[in-house]
Amino acid sequence: MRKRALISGITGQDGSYLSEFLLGKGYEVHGIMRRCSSFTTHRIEHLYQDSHEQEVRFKLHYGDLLDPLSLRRVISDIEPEEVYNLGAQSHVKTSFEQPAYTAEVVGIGTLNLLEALRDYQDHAGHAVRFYQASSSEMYGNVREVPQSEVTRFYPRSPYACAKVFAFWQTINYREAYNIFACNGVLFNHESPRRGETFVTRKITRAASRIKLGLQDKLFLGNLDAKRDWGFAGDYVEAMWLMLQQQDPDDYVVATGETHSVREFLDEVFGYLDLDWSDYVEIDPQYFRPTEVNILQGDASKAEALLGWSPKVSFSDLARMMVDADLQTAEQEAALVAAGYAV
Ligand code: NAP
Ligand code: G4F
Repeated sequence: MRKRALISGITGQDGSYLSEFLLGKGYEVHGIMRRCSSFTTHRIEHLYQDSHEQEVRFKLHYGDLLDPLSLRRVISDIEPEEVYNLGAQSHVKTSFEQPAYTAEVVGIGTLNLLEALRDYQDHAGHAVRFYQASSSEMYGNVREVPQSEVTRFYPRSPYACAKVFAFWQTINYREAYNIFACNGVLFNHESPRRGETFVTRKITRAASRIKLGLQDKLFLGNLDAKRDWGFAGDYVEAMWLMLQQQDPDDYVVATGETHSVREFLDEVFGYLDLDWSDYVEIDPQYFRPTEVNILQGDASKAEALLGWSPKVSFSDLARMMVDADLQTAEQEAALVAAGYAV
């Protein structure tokens, strides 16, 4: 019998890589997606098209973390052995503009899912393993460098505060109801599928378009912020490994390196033989009321207990993202040459 996994946030960056990873392991993969007036499935479209056999192992269900009935229905229909909670309003800057909504989705949404799983385990007698997408943003105004599982949290945004709530709910459901629930405290991870408004993808997309003459300026905020950037494809393996252990636990997942936004600009524009200072302008609208100045993770626990380590370097990650965005920019340039507006 195939293992069944349920993923919230399946249409997002991590949902797409995790789906691929689990399908590769032979799982039946189910995803919760929100109804939207336009398509949101571009990151997982290929999973339908790969093969007929894969198609029947990959299914989407309408639902929402803010709709507990939909969560209960999907869980009882599918009877998953593993549940990965990746759904979130995940943009930190946006969380300052929509704090209550962010807290609802990230905090109460996680609680709704945990409650549904408690009933599923207690009343239907199913053992289930739960992964919570916790975040290095919880370290915020960092108490030490690097940050590990024992570093105290100091969240600096509505998003980070909501993630702290979800982190502790996950631990409480583990201790109170004996649910196999794990927190992966993941540091920033990027890819060609990263949302276009996060800083790395914003930079690789704009630099590629600048290279091909499709735009001439890039507006950014704080260039001094430092992040521990890894590759999303590497990080989904750590999520899965956490749920394969004897006992549930919490793990930091990171590269151990930190780089500033400025260094990311150097890497990307340098790869394209451009000088970013000719194109980048600072726009105050991209500054946050409170900033997280530096994140640098210590993933030695994940390395020792899960046997996990990152494979893609900072430089290779930036180049991988540029290569993908250059391809898209080339298609856009061809449309422009043919007289279409892009
Ligand atoms: P992402 O690309 O922004 O994807 C977020 C996903 O959540 C999307 O599928 C989105 O659906 C879904 N979603 C939003 N609101 C929802 C709701 N009310 N109910 C159900 N689903 C909802 O994020 P990501 O980068 O893949 O990150 C995955 C998770 O890891 C998130 O929880 C994020 O906070 C956390 N995290 C990310 C990083 C990182 O660096 N990427 C680091 C640490 C933690 P739509 O497509 O409909 O919008
Ligand atoms: O790319 P960012 O928006 O990512 P941020 O805030 O670190 O959050 C991401 O990583 C978290 C893990 O630590 C996740 F939990 C979260 O869901 C998300 O995936 O910003 C990175 C840095 C910030 O310091 C920001 O101020 O880049 C700086 N920045 C400078 N200019 C910018 C910009 N960020 C964005 N989004 N856009 C800019 O124009």
